[in-house]
Amino acid sequence: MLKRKKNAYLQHQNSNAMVTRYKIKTLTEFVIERQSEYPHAKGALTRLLNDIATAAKIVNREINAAGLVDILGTVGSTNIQGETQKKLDVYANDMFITMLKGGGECCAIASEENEKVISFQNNIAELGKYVVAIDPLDGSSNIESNVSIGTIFSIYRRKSEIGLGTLEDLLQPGVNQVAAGYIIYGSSTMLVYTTGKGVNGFTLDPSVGIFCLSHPDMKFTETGNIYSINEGNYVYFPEGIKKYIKYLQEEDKCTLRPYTSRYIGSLVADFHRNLIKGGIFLYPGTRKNPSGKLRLLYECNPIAFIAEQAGGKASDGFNRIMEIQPKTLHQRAPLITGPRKMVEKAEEYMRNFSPKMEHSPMPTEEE
Ligand code: AHM
Ligand code: MG
Repeated sequence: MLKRKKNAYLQHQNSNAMVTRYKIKTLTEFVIERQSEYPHAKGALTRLLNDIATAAKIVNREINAAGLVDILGTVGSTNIQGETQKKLDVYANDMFITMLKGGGECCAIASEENEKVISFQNNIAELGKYVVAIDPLDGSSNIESNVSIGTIFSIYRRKSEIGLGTLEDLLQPGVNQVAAGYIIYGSSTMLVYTTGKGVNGFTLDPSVGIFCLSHPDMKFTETGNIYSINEGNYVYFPEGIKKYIKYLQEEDKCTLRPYTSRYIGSLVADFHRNLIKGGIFLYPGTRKNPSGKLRLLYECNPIAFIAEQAGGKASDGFNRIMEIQPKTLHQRAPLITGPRKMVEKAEEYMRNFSPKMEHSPMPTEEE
């Protein structure tokens, strides 16, 4: 009898040994653990990141329901760039503002959807140490076609001491970013962020509403074989970009060219794919829009911070994106980002074929 019991026990032990146990790490656990790497941290940034993650989950819920409820379509108002706002843009903007205002760690934000800085007027928020630049729903023209869209955010320590956050608090170069990240609302929803110590990605488990670490220490490959650019603008591109595109399309066994072209037209989705698979994203200045289309504060800088932390590069064709001193909230900048070697090659073409663009942008169409 005793022997039978002993055998059963050993059998049980053996079967247990064969089961590999995985510990799921949640975003909250991860951020708290990482806080200890900053000796003077008191948890404010941790709380701020959690507020952003919570807002993202709520926005994600609405996006998923977009086809079901009457939430698609335009609200009728236009944002300061003169673009028609979608209902979900407005919803996402309101949600992030509400969470950041209520959280008390952020004293002001700059949003793509608001012309001016929004300074939070309440006793707690005015003591907040941080400011946030955010594009609440980037690529929203893709909503109707069920294509991935995203949220992009950038966090800075405020310059002013206390009181209402100011424009100067937000007009900081990207090198001052304390943290940056994006949320991609795709076939699954992911939050990818950096605080300057690598890049980590978390996938939302929709059944329990928790972001779980799924892509630890994300890195760009040294070089890649994908390029992403809106080639419909080809005729307006500077010579350097035109020649670089032709280089990418040439046949060359050593560098495995020609490369593959992939363009969704949704920055977060294009960048995310390239980060995972190895590719360069370009939105250069054009004859129509000499500074390109993307906004420095809440599109280029956060993406640049992530790119650099993942071992890649982000450039305006000549200069490091994160060193550009912003002059206005919604200013645009050309963006070339991806694996270091690919970006350097594009820069080489810009220097060789469009050197004047470094200091004087291309003449616009009207000139
Ligand atoms: P948006 O902020 O109005 O959504 O525009 C930004 C988007 C980016 O996500 C994307 O990279 C780019 O616009 C695509 O522009 P285009 O359609 O000119 O290629
Ligand atoms: Mg945008």
